[in-house]
Amino acid sequence: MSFNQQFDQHGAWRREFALRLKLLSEWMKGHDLLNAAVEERLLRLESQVRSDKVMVAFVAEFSRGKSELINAIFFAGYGRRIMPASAGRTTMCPTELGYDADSPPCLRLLPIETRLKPQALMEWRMVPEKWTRVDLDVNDPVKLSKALEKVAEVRHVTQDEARALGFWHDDAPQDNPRVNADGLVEVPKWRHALINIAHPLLKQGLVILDTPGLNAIGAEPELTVSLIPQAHAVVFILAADTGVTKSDLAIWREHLITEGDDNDARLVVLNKIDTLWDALSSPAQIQAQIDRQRASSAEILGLPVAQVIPVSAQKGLVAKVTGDDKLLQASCLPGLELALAQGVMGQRQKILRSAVAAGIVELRAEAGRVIHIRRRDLAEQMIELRGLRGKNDSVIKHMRSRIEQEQVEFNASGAKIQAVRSIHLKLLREVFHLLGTPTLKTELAELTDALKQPGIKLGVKKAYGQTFARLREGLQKAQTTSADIQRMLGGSFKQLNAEFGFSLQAPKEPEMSRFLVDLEQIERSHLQYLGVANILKLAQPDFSERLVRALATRLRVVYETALGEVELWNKSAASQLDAQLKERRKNFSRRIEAIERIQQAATGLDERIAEIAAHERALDELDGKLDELTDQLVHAPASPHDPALAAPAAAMIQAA
Ligand SMILES: Nc1nc2c(ncn2[C@@H]2O[C@H](COP(=O)(O)OP(=O)(O)OP(=O)(O)O)[C@@H](O)[C@H]2O)c(=O)[nH]1
Ligand SMILES: [Mg+2]
Repeated sequence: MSFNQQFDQHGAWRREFALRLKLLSEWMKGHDLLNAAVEERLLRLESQVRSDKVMVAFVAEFSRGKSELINAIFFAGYGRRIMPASAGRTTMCPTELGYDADSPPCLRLLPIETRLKPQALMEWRMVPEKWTRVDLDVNDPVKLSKALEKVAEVRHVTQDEARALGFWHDDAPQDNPRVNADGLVEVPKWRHALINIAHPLLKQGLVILDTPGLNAIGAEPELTVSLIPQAHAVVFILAADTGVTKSDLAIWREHLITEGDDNDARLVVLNKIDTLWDALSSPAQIQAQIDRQRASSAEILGLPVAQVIPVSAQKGLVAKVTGDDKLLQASCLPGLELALAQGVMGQRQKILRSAVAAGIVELRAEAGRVIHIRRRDLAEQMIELRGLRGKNDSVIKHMRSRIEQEQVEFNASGAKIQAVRSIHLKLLREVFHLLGTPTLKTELAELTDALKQPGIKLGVKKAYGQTFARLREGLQKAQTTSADIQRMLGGSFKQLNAEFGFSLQAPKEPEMSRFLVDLEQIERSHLQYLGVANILKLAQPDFSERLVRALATRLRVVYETALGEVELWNKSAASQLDAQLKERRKNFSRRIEAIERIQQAATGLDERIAEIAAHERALDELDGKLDELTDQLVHAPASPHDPALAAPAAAMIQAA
């Protein structure tokens, strides 16, 4: 299966999942099974599956064929070259291709001058008016590719300006751009480009990151510390004729190998194999050359040979555009697509599915509790009514007043339940504080100060180390505090259960270990970036401030996610209490009403007992149906039947 097919399949699974989830939520609503916690879970699952993005980044020295490969894999359907690809340096700014349904097809460009300001790239994304916008005509490939040429635009500036923009380093002259006759240097016109088009793959959540070659990469710290580490797959490209050059190796070291990371998400492409095709050599000789280049590249990069894939992007593109199947096979492009599909997409799908399955299990448990409460109430009523068999009027009257008495007592004990709530909330505040933005801000302000110390160069690792140690400590504290809260909640729930016959269950506290892993990865990417030459830049004014701002944008995401989990946990506990209270109140009135009817001889006792038995059976069915519907979500088929797959799922649920 090609990458495109696998991606389509993933998209179909997501659509089917979203549909089934919607139907489940309607069904639950219809059976009064929704409470705040269940609703929150449903919402999260829905947005998790809807907004799942898969980012594939293309990284390499200039002119290795990144843009050409993107054209060949993803955009051959336009019948021409869409991303500019030409000899020499072409792509001048990192370019992200994705789809956002909320805005029309467009190219947005962030001027390079924004580098003079301290805001991180992620922060500029929130200020659309600072970007130059070009509307795109996606139905006209010629115009489309013309518009996209903007990502190759350059400007000429003085050395001072270049220095301020981060393209000129007095201490690393070998990497500086050439100075022209007028004493000016060429720098990119744009800092970042965002392309929004409704391409089928992009619509399904694929995000492609094309990067400029050479030190333009290094000049944008966020590319190294945020964008590339967050990509789900990185494709690194070499040229078959040159193999791994010194500068290829520098880029590989700076951006692609991270110790401790799984390097499975790295694919190395040996591009331009067509340059080895030559009429004077036999096919076997050509193949032997390719094999040699492949083996030696794998060895230098420390990868298994299978992870280095020889292709010809250009011939692959030509073959797809002209429908030349023989050439397509010769280009070996299908092999690369396969590797991308299985490695990258397969992994990503697995991760999303298991995350979603865990969410469904929780959802099932929350809804199951509601059913459980009802079942218990029915059982109580049943015992009560059976006890009335053969009893006279006065016993029945007595029973009624006993229920009323119980009801009064129960209403009076509301304060006790409130007390549990308020202690719970008070303890939670501590966790919210640990994970809150102000705490993070304070930590990062300290890091900025530390990095600004003269002579920090040698102590960078230590400064980061200290900050991250404190952040980790905070997360661990949040974990132990949560565990304390969970225990406290467990104790109070137990008491309430004993006293009122509730079936409360203190939900398990959220697991912070995942966020500790995130912290580690973030720290690693920063240290790696600073470990490679860029450390000299700390001497530049504002550099450390900018770096820490970039760090902050990433950390904020981690902390917000952690906070969200704590909130969900809180909601789950609170909504259990609410649900119990609500059902209990209803239960009192149902019991009184039943007795009333029996007193007035409006209903016979046996009849009422039979009614309750019927309710119990209906509840069993409800429980069974819930099992079935949630199971279907966990085991939703991986392969789409056809676009009308909505129909069978809908029919199944409506039949219920
Ligand atoms: N012969 C041959 N040429 C190729 C192949 N792939 C790309 N090229 C050519 O190599 C040149 C550079 O390709 P690009 O796609 O612009 O390279 P890039 O890596 O995006 O370079 P920058 O944008 O400058 O970083 C272009 O002229 C391509 O047509 C290939 O497989 N075979
Ligand atoms: Mg390019």
